[in-house]
Amino acid sequence: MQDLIKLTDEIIEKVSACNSADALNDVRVEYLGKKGTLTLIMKEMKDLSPEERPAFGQKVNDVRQKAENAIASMKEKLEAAATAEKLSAEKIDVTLPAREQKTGHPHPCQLALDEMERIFVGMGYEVVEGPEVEWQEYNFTKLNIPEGHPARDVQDTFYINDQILLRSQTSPVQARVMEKGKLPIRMIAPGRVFRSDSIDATHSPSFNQIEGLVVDKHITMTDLKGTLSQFARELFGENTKTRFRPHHFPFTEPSAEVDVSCYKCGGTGCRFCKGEGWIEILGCGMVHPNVLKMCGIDPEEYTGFAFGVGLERIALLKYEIDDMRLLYENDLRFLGQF
Ligand code: 2NM
Repeated sequence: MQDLIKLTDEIIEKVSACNSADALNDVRVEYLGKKGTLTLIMKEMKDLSPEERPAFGQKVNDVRQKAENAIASMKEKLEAAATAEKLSAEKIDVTLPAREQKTGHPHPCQLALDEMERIFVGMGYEVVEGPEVEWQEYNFTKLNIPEGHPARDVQDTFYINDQILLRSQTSPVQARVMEKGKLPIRMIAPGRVFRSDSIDATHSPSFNQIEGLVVDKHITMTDLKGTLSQFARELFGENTKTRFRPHHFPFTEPSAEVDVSCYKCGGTGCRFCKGEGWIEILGCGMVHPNVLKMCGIDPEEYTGFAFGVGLERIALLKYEIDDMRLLYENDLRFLGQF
């Protein structure tokens, strides 16, 4: 009987020393298993007298019960500890700051293009795009630039072969629209053009142009002047004055270059307009009858005006940038200012 009490203490002590499910199972097998200590003690009952057996059996069962209870509660404890450890190992720290999302914004050229498209669409113009790789026929011939004309020089133009080139202006888009024959026409053709220029503060071998074209019955130089003066006022402010200087382009006759009064000094002359009071912004003219003819339009019935604006030039003026290269370098410290 004394031994059974000692055994109980021994089991409980061993159980409480367990730090894993495996160790606990070993203890269970050692005492309660088929060949375990308590099982063997039970078997020894046959050596006792029948009178002693019930009390002894009762005691052994008591020990077994206590051992089972201790093991069960230890098992629960170990499982709870394992769960807690697993939870803490898999914990996600939701307090970590999120990775910063940088938001982009339009390039100054895109801002200038959006603004000009808004102005012309407001006047009823359509925006039309066309191919950057063109037939020399559309880039030159149909625009009244005959073979041998200096504008066709291989020094200035990127030829792919003798018939195909990178367009040097967006007017071939307009030649294509005129050829379709749907009149009247009110359109602008924005897009990338290519000229074999070296890079400096005002030149690039690839830049963007917006060319405009209106063709209808009774279109006159007055329509041209009114339209472009209104365009200048919307782009540079309502007090902007315009000045039309005679010029020459092969595809228009007469032709002109257009200056706007300096929006910095109002025309009195300053550093910005180099003391001139005027700033050149575009070229224009009445569409040459040869161009209309070559594009299938009767110049006796229809007349038109056209103009060409450099997008980068407008962006430089509008945002007071003094070097075109800044527009192409994609330096975020520069672009972030617009
Ligand atoms: C300019 C200046 C003057 C122009 C001419 C045409 C077309 F297709 F009608 F012939 N489109 N654009 C034109 C006229 C372009 O750029 C400085």
